[in-house]
Amino acid sequence: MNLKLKSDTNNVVNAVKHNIRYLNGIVLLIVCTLVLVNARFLSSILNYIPQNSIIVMLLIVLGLIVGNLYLVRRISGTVLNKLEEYSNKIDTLLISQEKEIHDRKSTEEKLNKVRQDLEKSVNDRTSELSKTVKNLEEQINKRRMTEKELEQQAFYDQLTKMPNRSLFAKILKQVIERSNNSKGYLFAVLFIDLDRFKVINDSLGHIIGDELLMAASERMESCLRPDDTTARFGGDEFAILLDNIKKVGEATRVADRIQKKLKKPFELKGYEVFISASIGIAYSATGYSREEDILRDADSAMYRAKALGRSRYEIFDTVMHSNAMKLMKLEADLRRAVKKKEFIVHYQPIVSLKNKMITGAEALIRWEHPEQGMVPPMEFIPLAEETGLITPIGEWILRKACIQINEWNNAGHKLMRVKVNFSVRQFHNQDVLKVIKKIAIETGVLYRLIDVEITESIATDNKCIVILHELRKLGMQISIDDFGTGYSSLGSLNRLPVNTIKIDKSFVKDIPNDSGAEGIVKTIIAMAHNLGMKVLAEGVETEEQRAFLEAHNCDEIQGYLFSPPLTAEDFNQLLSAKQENNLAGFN
Ligand SMILES: Nc1nc2c(ncn2[C@@H]2O[C@H](COP(=O)(O)OP(=O)(O)OP(=O)(O)O)[C@@H](O)[C@H]2O)c(=O)[nH]1
Ligand SMILES: [Mg+2]
Repeated sequence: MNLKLKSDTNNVVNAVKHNIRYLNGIVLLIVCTLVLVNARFLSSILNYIPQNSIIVMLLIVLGLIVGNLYLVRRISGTVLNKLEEYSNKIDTLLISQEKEIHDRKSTEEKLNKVRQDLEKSVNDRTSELSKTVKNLEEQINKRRMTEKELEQQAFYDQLTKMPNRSLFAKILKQVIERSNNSKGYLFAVLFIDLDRFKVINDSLGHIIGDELLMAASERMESCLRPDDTTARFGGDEFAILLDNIKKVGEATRVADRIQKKLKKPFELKGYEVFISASIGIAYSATGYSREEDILRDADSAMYRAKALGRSRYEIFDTVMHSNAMKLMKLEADLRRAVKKKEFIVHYQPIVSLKNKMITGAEALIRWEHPEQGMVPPMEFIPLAEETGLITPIGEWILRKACIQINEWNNAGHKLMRVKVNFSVRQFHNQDVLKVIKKIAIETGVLYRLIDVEITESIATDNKCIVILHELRKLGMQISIDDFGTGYSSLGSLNRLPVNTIKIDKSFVKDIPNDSGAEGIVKTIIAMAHNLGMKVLAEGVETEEQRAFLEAHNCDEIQGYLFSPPLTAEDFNQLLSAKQENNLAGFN
């Protein structure tokens, strides 16, 4: 473009130069022509003009021609100069334009490069960003899954995938709020515990136990409407929320259906397994404002169903509530009693039927309640076992009994054995062997004067059996209490290192009127003697009973016929009075 402009400019200059030369020629030609044209005219007038004047005129014409040529030259020179000047200017302009264009081009190239670099880095960044975004998405997904898992763990039971206690309580709370806001809104909570589930675990193992729990939960759910909530609270405990029911009877119908469904045999890994459930029902009609209250009441009702023989349902009522309150107070009182040692030990004499001598005593605990007076053991020992308080209580009695044995022996009443009751709980709750040894060492009692009394249920408990053998090795006596009321087999009895069997008073009480009871007593005596054990009959209240037992070689008796349980002081007096005569006071 610039080159074209430059060549165009040169062309114009050349054309102008060329045209000026033509113009010079033309002007000259015109002047000559004018001279020639006018020559005749001149010659005509020359005749009238003197010769000298012609020469002057010729000179004037020549001068005009030269002047004209000179003028033309001057003008064309000036024009040409101007033109060249302009051409040079244009050249300079063109050069600067070319430079500018060149600069612009290189700037453009640079810009292009920068743009390309920028594009590349943008692309790189974009791909990096998309990678980061992908990573972030993966992390978010992972976190969501973890959150879901955590929620699953926090609110659902891992085995049955049902809601757990926390989620159930949340739902229950909402339902309580709803029912409080709308009149006539009814709901019910069913608290379900499978009966004797431990036997399934113990006999078929935990894996089948787990399968049974899953299968049982499915059967329960199949008895419900889609809106009802079932939860597993743990172990073999379940809860059902029947929301917005029309009538109170709906809950009992559901409980009935569940019990029927559960009673049908389960086929698990080739075993036919039978199960039943105890159900407690609590209705919103009682008026609850807290979820834990209705759950507590449904639980109480379930316990009542268990106590009344299992495989049934019970509806919570106010009597149950007041019983529960009493139990709660009793537990608080019992804890205080343990702290303040509000107990005393009574001793009931044991008499030999062979020589009529008092051979020992059974230590029996009494609770001196500050408001209620003396509380018999039947009223608090089961609670003490349930709450674990039996452990400190049992330890306390043993220590008391050991101190008492020493006192009697030091007073000259030689070899007084004292029976101290131990529960299975005690054997499991603490290192009972260590505790007994410690107390024996601290009190200095002879091991053979301690008679550890246990119930038949221990016969099936391997841990207890091992401990009993250790106690026997130390020289202690072992007695089985309430014999005949439990369900231990003779085989398991043979595994126990037992010295004495105590015949339960329920058999003794029916002597002599019940031949069945007499037969059982005679059999127990014969069996025990065959196994090398002594027999003690408790609850002996009449002379006939004593005579019967003596006639059938029973070794010892204990009961009101001879003496009720006595305080240590009264026992001392009895010992002094009776032992002086060397007789227990009967024939
Ligand atoms: N298989 C299995 N057993 C469990 C699980 N959790 C708790 N258990 C057992 O379930 C049993 C529940 O016992 P309980 O309900 O107290 O007693 P039970 O033998 O059913 O007797 P009752 O309820 O008094 O009729 C215990 O033996 C626990 O060891 C579990 O996840 N799987
Ligand atoms: Mg159970």
